[in-house]
Amino acid sequence: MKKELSGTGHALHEPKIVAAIPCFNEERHIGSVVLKTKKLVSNVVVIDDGSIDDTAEVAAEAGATVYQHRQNRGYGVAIRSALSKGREFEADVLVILDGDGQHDPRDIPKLVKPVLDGEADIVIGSRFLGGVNKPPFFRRQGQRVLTAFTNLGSGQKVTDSQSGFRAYSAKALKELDLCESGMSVGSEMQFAISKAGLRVTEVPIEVSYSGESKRSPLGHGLSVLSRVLVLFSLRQPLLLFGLPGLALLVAGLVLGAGVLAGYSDTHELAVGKALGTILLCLAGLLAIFAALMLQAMKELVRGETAQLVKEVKSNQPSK
Ligand SMILES: Nc1nc2c(ncn2[C@@H]2O[C@H](COP(=O)(O)OP(=O)(O)OP(=O)(O)O)[C@@H](O)[C@H]2O)c(=O)[nH]1
Ligand SMILES: [Mg+2]
Repeated sequence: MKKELSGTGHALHEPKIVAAIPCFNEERHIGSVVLKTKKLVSNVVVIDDGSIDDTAEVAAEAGATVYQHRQNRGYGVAIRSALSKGREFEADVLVILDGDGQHDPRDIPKLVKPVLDGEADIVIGSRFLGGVNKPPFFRRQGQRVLTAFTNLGSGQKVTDSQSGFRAYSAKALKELDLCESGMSVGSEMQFAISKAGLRVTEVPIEVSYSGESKRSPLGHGLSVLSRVLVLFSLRQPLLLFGLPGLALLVAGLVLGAGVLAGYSDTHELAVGKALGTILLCLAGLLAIFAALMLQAMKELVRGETAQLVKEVKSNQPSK
C-alpha cells in the first residue's frame, strides 16, 4: 500500500507506518475509520478489547488485522497491546487513534512527520493548539485540570495530556513501559516519557464531538485525576505532600504563637484557635511524614532497579 506522506525526504527505505486503533464496542464507526486510515499507512491493527458487538468482524471486513482481548481489560491495556503490536510489526512509526470516529485519519501524516524527520519520539495530536473543533466546554475544563496536574507531576509540559491520537517512534516503542489499565494511561505515558528522556512534540488536530459521550465525563475525570495524583505522589512526594505539609505546620505554629501570646496577656485560652493549632500541626506533620516515607520508598526502588540493571548488564548476579 502506498503511503501518502510527502516532504519528509530522508527515508532510505519506505518507512513502515502502522496504525493501531483501540476499540470497545465501536461497530458503528470502526469500518469507516479503518477504510480512511488504511489509505495512509502500511498496516492497520484494531485492538478489540472484548467488544460484545460486531467491532471485530466489521474491522476485519474493512481490511484491518484484528487483535482481540477475550474480555474487556480497559483502555490502558489496549494501548499496551497497541504498542506491543507496533514492536511486532517492526513499525518505524506507530500511530494510535480512537475507533469512535472522533479523530480524523487525514491528520495522520501531520503526526507522523516529526518522527520521520527525526525531530520527536512521540507526537501528540493536541485538541487545544488551534484546531477549529474543540471538545465541549465542560470537558475542555476537565481536560485542562488533568493536563495541569500531569504537567506539574511529570515535569513535562504539553497542552493535551489526554489525547488518544499520538505517533510513536521505534525508540519510543522500545522504551515506554506502562502499567495503568484505565484511561489514565495518557498521563502515565507523560511520566514515562519524562523518565525515559524521550522527545515530545505536539501538532494541532481536529476532533468531532457530535455524538453522546459513552461515559460520565465527571466520573471519568475524577477517576483519571485520582490516578494522576497517585503517579504524582510516587514521583514527587516532597512537592505534593512535603511542601503543603510544611505550609500547614508553619501556619499551625504561627497560630499557636498567637494563642500563647494571647494567653500570656489575658490568662484566657482561645479554645477555637488552640484546636486549630493542633489540627494544623497534626495535618502538617502527617503530610511531611507521608512525603518522607514515599521519598524513602522511591529511593529504595531506584537503588534496587539500578542494582538489577547492573547485574543484568554484567550477567553476574551478586551473592
Ligand atoms: N480497548 C479499549 N478501548 C476502549 C475502552 N473504552 C474506550 N475505548 C476506546 O478508546 C477510544 C476512546 O474512548 P472514548 O470512550 O471515546 O473516550 P474519549 O474520546 O476520551 O471520551 P468521549 O468524549 O466520551 O468520546 C475509543 O476508540 C474507544 O472505543 C476500553 O475499555 N477498552
Ligand atoms: Mg471518544
